[in-house]
This record gives sequence, structure tokens and C-alpha cells, in this order.
Amino acid sequence: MRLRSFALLSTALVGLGVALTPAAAQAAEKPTEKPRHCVADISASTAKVSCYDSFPVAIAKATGNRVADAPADPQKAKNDSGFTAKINAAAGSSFAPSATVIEIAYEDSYFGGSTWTWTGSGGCQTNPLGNVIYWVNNWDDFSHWWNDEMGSFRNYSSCYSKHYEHAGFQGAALGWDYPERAGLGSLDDEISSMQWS
Ligand SMILES: [Ca+2]
Ligand SMILES: [Ca+2]
Repeated sequence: MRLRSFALLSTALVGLGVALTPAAAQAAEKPTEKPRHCVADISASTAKVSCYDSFPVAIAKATGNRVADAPADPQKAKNDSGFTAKINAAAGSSFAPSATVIEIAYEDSYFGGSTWTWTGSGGCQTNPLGNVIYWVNNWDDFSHWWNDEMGSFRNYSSCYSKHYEHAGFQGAALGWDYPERAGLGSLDDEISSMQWS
């Protein structure tokens, strides 16, 4: 019996060892085991970041509670025309500045994984394309984990985006884009700075 127990234990440990290797590697990359949903307001003089387990809670925060019923699955939200209309309509109202969603970035291609929502003080509807009104010089200043992590994005509120390989709008770039890219090609997991127009 003791031998048999030992054999079973050994098998279990070997199995555990195999399973632990990729899990440990992933844990080092992700801030938590589960997706996280962060919001960063870049219209404030000191940009603030807040993160949540719930995507709907993050969107409620990002919109000053004007969009409080986002789909729980960010990928479904991206494909939900009602959600898109609500986000864009929120940009048109002027009573709650600093609550306009200009872009939702996704960890993975095809709008998967954790999300990062950028908000500004208004949309880009009347802004001429190429006139930069929002920018992030270095994503690493906001989040070390999110720098070189983005895999796809959806823009909102008529804000076209340009994404750069390096901080300070250097290196290879994508854009101007609107409304989305499902994959970033050679710039997957490389984006470090952004501009919106
Ligand atoms: Ca990624
Ligand atoms: Ca980079």
C-alpha cells in the first residue's frame, strides 16, 4: 500500500510540476490571474489610473456613471452597437467633463483579455485630423505591465488614434486609425505611446 501511495503521489507531483511551469510564467506577466479593467483620465493635470475586476464598473467610472450597464464581457461590448452608441453619446454631453471615452485598449488581439480605457474631457468631433488633442508620452508612466502589452483597440467619440512602438512617439507607428484594429501585426506587444486627433 505504501509503495502504491508513493507512486500515486509521485505521479501527482510530476503532473503538478508540468502544470505549474506555464502558470508561473503567466503570473509574472499579468497583474492578477484574472483580467483587470483599468481607466486612465488623461485630461486631468495629474493623470489618475484606477483598475477593477469588473468591466462594467470600469466603464461606469470612465463615463461618470452615464454608461452603467456595459456588457460584462469586453469583447461583447466591443461588438455591441448599443454600447458603442451610448459611449459616443456620452461624449456629446457637456455636463460631466473628464468622462469621455476615447479608446479602449485590449491586452490580446481580437479584443480579448484585460482592458485599458483612456478618457478625455470631450470627443474629437470638431477637431481636424492630425491636430493632436490628447496624447500619452509613455504608457510605462501609467503602468509598467501595460507597456508593450496591447494587442487590439477600439476608438470612440470620433477620436482617431496613432500608436507608436516606443515612448515619445518614436519608432514604427500605426495610424491614423478609426474605429479599430483587431490586431497590430509586428507592433503586437510593442505599443508605448499614443496620440489622438
Ligand atoms: Ca498582449
Ligand atoms: Ca515599446
